[in-house]
Amino acid sequence: MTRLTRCILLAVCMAFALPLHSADRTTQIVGGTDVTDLRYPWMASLFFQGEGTAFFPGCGGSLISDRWILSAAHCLIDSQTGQQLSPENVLVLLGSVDLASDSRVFTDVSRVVVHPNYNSNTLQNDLALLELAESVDFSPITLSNSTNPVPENGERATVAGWGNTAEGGNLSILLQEVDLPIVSHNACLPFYNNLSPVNNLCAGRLLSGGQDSCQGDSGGPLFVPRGNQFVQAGIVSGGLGCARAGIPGIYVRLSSYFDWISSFVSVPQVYDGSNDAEVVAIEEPLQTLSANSRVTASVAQADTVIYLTSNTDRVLLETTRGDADLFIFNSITFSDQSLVCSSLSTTAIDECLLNNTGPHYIAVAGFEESDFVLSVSVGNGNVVDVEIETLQLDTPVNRNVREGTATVYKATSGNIATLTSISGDADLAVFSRANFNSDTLICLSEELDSALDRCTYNINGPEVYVVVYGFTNASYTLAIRSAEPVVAPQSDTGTGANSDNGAGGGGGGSLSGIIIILSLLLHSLYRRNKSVPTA
Ligand code: 4AZ
Repeated sequence: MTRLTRCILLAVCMAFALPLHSADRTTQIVGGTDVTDLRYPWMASLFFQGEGTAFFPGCGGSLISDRWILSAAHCLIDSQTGQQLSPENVLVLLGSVDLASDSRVFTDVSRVVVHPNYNSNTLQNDLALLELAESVDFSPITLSNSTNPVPENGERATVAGWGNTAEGGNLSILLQEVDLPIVSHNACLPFYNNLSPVNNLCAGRLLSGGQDSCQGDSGGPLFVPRGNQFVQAGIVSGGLGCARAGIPGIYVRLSSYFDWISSFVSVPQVYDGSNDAEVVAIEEPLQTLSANSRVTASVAQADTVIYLTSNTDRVLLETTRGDADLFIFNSITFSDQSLVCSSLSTTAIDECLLNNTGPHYIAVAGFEESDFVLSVSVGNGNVVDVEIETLQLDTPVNRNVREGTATVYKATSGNIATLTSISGDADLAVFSRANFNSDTLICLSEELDSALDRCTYNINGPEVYVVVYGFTNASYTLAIRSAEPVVAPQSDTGTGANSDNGAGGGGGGSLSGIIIILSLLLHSLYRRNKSVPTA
């Protein structure tokens, strides 16, 4: 497969790996949106008989064959008597998103099967099957078994229901849906004693809260897209309140119950594992990159790492091994609509310029297994921290600089800057102002063959800015002189390659202060086709 094909595929995969239905929503489950059409034809509402003859909506369910509904056990147990409800006390509404619609058609239930190991104290095995009195025409949802289980931790799943739209609030007349991250067992365990990693799964917004299933959604499906179908991953079971920040909801992990379900139902649609590779799994909390910061990480081939950043002007991805590509979305529902920039360069540098508005989701996609340095900046490469060391005439400094980073110095005298790379390869640039662009660039030196970079300049203003850029991790000596000196490469200055004297160098440790992102310089370097030196 050509690189281009792969990249396009990757982009398309990313675009369609998550729910495909972000259009036509009115914002209002908790924090969900209206479902106004029959896109979820298997979605069922269970109505229960009240005191008299009237029936009231109370739980959700899903159609899994032409004759069977899957729901939660606790929906089918009378909370006062602890007895299982009889089929006559339950009606199933299918084919309507509007509980109050005049055209509602209810189907009778002929049999209720509650999981024999349902435990109302621990909420374990909280599932039940309802056999319909007659077969129905709606398409059933696909189920997964333990061979091809869904979901993956961190992937977005959708939950739909007519439950309360706030904790302690009211049911919704119109079907609601919300996308929630699947939360790992360990992240969920602190909230729930009896959680089983095999039989439960958790979903919710760990950081923000605000979106969740709630009372009345129980029994309804949590589902994930696989190719052009949805696969049911869970059943709404319970949780501590609704949409509280940091507290996920609990679901029955359906793939563990396929055999039990199959002992009653001949399940017509079983997920075969296809399109699994398209899943974009995003563990929450997402790693957030603050302005003018960078992260060094790795990504596997065909895998994607996601970061969140806000109010960023520029995102720079430098691939130090392999080949990674950059995609930026303005919403976590990745789609063509939310893609604001992609950079699929085959060189080490991918870059996106943004407009400094709102949150952006940065996806680093591994075309090959790759190591990368991802930097986000505001201010288009301006100095962001003015604590800049001033170089004294004829007083060399010995420092380290990390690959892909830059260190800025100020010089108020002299007219020649010399940079000697003792180990690795550092490059030198001089700017007239602390605003790094082609107008302010006075000199750029990027010697490959010799360890010596030299810039001669005239100080026009009160100072110049001398920038040392780490083409690789490097140790260097930087000196400012005022006349043409004879400088031999200084291979033995006493500053070992690993010495990190901490005085402002970028030697693998703190980058505080004077490290900035000089993408302009980077670009210049790479435009000149400098080959990557081997270590
Ligand atoms: C309930 O009582 C319930 N926030 C359902 C879901 C959740 C909490 C409670 C999850 O049916």
